[in-house]
Amino acid sequence: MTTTLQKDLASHLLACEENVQDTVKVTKEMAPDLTIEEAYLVQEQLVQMKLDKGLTIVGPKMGLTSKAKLTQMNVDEPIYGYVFSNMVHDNKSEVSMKELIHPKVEAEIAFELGEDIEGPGVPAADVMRATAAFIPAVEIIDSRYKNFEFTLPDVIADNASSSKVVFGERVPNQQDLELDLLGATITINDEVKAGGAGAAVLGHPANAIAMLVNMLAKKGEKLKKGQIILSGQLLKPS
Ligand code: 0L1
Ligand code: MG
Repeated sequence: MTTTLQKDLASHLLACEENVQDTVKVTKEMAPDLTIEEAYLVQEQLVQMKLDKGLTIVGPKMGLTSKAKLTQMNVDEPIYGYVFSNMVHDNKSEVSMKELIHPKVEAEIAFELGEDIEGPGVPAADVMRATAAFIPAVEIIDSRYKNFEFTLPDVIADNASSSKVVFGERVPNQQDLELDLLGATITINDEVKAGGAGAAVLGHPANAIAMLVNMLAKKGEKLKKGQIILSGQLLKPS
């Protein structure tokens, strides 16, 4: 795949995000043979374009980490993307629907790192040791693809549908915190729409962060002190 095509796909997806405009999946016509490896190269171009615009990375994020989500999307492996500074909204702030195509919300546990973590071979226990705090988070995903219809390479190229994040109150890391037993509910207009627990994220959210570190190691990247990392959805998106 040429660098020109990678950049064309990334520019197209970025324009859709900025113009709040949906598109058919890129594998439909623009890149029918896009592989997972190539899709991450497109994502890298997209990330670079955002950095060139002066945005900064809050942290990478894991997506498609729950069995429910994998089944819903009909795929079999988790993916990663990046959360940027302009995606973060204060707790209790309002987010305008005009800035979004067709948002869905996810309840997640975010990890604020107190030290760098570098793979490969990092176990979940190392992730827990390196974490300074946990932060409850609502991720608002907003695929650029019409009706959320995409293949795995499409969604990877589209930065794992990243759009907005609202962080709650930071909870300093206590080693006895049982994140797998921690519950969450999504309530929309006083109606409980979904519920779940940390165990839905690959058995324990730290497993997802460990998997992320080990995936990033393949391209020579590490997780850095101060980054805030979404570990994945606890339940089906609403
Ligand atoms: O953060 C996520 O789990 C989203 C991954 C992308 C899948 C989707 O758009 O539903
Ligand atoms: Mg998510």
